[in-house]
Amino acid sequence: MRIEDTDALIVVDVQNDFCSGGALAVPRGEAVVSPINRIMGKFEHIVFSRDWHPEDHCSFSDSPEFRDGSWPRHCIQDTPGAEFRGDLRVPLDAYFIEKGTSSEVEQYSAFSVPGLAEWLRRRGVTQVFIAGLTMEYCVCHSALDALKEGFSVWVVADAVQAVAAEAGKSAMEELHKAGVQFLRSPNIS
Ligand code: VGL
Ligand code: ZN
Repeated sequence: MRIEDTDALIVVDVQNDFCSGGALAVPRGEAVVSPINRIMGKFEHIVFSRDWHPEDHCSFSDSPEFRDGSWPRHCIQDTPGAEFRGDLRVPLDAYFIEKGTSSEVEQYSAFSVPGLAEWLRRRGVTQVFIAGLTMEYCVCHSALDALKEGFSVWVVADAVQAVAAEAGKSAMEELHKAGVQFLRSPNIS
């Protein structure tokens, strides 16, 4: 698949807390970094989202069950866990989104922050490629919202990881049914 200037890459939540050693470590979370770094140079338009919570975010639990509404404390604003994974390439002219910044609301989707869809449209983007963490939460919600906003949507299947493998697979099936397409990073040129 050849990337055009009407395509954008959306890199979702590649942060320390979602990688090995992090507060909400996803199995092999850091494995998304090399494919993302490899494909990044093809894209004219790149978006990075970060989960960016206050200390008292509503999703935090003292006895976390690692599901929606019951997470360990993670990605707290201005802490090392909330920083991008160190080996991720982060071009400074990208568009950056911080989500989950208010205590009372969960925001899994990068499109839940006002401005992203408009920024993409203003640049002539019609198709988005999504990669990052985590497959069944922020990647899934971002992909569904991207469809709702009228974009063609691809998920880079070797550049995503799930909190739970089975749930990750179900999310991929749900996305496929909704009209999201899948490809692998070596097929991006
Ligand atoms: C996410 C769980 C909690 C994600 C964010 O980035 O997918 N998952 N907060
Ligand atoms: Zn979160």
